[in-house]
Amino acid sequence: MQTAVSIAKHLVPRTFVEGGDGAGSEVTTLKFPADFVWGTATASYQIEGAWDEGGRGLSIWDTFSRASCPDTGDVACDHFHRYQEDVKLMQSLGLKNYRFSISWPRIQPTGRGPANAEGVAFYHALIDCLLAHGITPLVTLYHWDLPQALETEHGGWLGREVVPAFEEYARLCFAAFGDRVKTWLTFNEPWCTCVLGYGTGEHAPGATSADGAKVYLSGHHCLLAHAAAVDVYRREFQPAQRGAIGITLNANWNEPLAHSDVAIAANHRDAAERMTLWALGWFADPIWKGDYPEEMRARCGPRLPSFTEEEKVLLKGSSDFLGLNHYSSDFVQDSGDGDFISHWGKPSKGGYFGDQHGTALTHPAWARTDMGWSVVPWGFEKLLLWCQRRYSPAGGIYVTENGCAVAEPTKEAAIKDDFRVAFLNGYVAAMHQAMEQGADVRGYFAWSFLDNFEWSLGYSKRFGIVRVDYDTQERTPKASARWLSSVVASNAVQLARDARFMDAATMHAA
Ligand code: PNW
Repeated sequence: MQTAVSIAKHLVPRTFVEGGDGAGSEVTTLKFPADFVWGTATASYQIEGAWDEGGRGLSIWDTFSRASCPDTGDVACDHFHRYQEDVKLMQSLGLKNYRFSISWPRIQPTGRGPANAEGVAFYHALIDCLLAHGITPLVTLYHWDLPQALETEHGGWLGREVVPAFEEYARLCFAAFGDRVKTWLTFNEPWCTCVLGYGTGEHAPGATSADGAKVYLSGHHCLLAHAAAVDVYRREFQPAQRGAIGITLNANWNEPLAHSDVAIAANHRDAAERMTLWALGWFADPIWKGDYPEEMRARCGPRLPSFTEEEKVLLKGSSDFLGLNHYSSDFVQDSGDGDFISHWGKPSKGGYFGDQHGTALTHPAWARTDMGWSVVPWGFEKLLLWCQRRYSPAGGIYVTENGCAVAEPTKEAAIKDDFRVAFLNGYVAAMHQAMEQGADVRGYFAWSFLDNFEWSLGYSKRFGIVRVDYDTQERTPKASARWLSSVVASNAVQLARDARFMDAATMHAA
C-alpha cells in the first residue's frame, strides 16, 4: 500500500537559510522587488449589499442565494454605504492597491442598454475615494454577479448572446472609469462560473451537467466574451488610457503521487498534469497558445466546442498578464490505478471531472483551513513555476487572491488570527522562492480585505484580514491585517518555519 512516507521522498526539498545563532532558528528576511504590488481583494456581491438601491437590477446571485443558500448578499458588509470608512481603514493599514469588482447589474440593470447613472456614480465615488487616499484601484468586470435578465432570456453563459452583452458592458466600464483605472480583469475564475455554476450546481445559476457539456459550453462563451472585451479595450481605449487588461484564473497545485513502479508513477504524473490543464489550461491555453489543450480536445470530443480561426486570433495574446488565484494543493493519482489510497479522497465521477481521469487526495498530515482546504505553501511555489514555464506571461503573474478561512466565533478569536498570519506568511515565502527560481510574479493580493459573503456558505466562513461584525457592521483589523501592513511597509517577509505546515523537506517526518 502506498503511504505518505513514500510520497515525500520524491518532493524537492526547499532551502531554508539558517538564522544568526546557527542553531537552526531558521528565520530569514525575504526581500521583494521595489515595484512589487501588494494589496487586498474583494468582490461586489460579497461585500456591497444595497441589493435594491441605486437602480441596481437583480443578479443571478440574488436569485440563487434566496433559493439555495443559508444567507443572501442583501446587506453583506454594507460596503455600498460604508465605502469611505473602508477606504480610510485601508489607508490606515498602509495598503496601496485594492482589487474590487463592478456589479454588472448596477451598471446595466437588465444586462443590456445604456448605463444606469446611479450605478456609475457609485463606482466613480469609490474610485475617486481610493485615489484620494493614495490607493490604486484594480477592477474586475465579472466576479459572478450576472444580471438575472441575461440568465432568464438567454440561459446565462450557455447563451451565445451573453458574449455581445458582456462586450457592451465592458465598453461602458472602460468609457466611464478607464481614465482612472489602469488595470482591468475581465473575468474572475471562469472555472468557478462554469464548473460550480453549470456542472455541480453549487453556485448560481445552479445548473448541472452530468456529461460536462454545459461546463465546456459556458467556458467557451466566457473565453469569447473575454476576448471581445479585450479587443474593445485595445482598439478603443488602450491607446489613450494606456492601461493593462488581463484575466484571473484559479488553480490548485496537483502533485503527482509517487510510486516505485515507474509505469504507475508516470500515470500519476500524467493525471496530475491533466488536472492542471483542466483547471488552468482550459482557459490559459486559448489565451496564451490560441486553442484548448490537445488532451482536452482528445478526451472531451464534441462536448468541447471549437474556435474559428478568427476567434483563435482574437484569443491568442488577449491577456497582458496572468492573474492567478490560489488556495490549496492535492496529491493526484490516475483514476485507473485502483483504490490503494482512495480512502484519502473522493474518486471523481463523470463529465468534467471524469474526463480528467484523476483522483485528488489529501495528505492526512496536512493542516486544513476552515474550508477544509489543505495548507501546502510549497504547492504554490510549484504552481507558479508551472505557469511561468507553460505561459511565460509577458506582463508577469499577479497573484490576485490567496488566503484562508478561519473559524472565528468571537471578535477576540478573530483579532488573534495567528493561523491566518502563518498561512499568509508561508504562502508569500513560497511565492518568493518561486520568484528566485524565475517565476515573474509582480504582485500579491490577499483574499480578502473584509470578512464577507462566502457564496453558497454565506457568512459562516471568514476570509477577511479585517473582521466584520454583521450585527453592527463594526470593522476590526485582525493580526493578519497588521502582518500585511508590515509586509507592505518593509516590502519583505520574515520567513519562519511553521510547525503546523509541512514543507516538502519535512514531509517524511509525518
Ligand atoms: C474564490 N474551489 O472562489 C473567489 O474568487 C472568491 O470570491 C471566494 O470568496 C474565494 O475564492 C474563497 O472561496 C473559489 O473550489 C471558490 O477550488 C471555489 C474554489 C476556489 C476558489
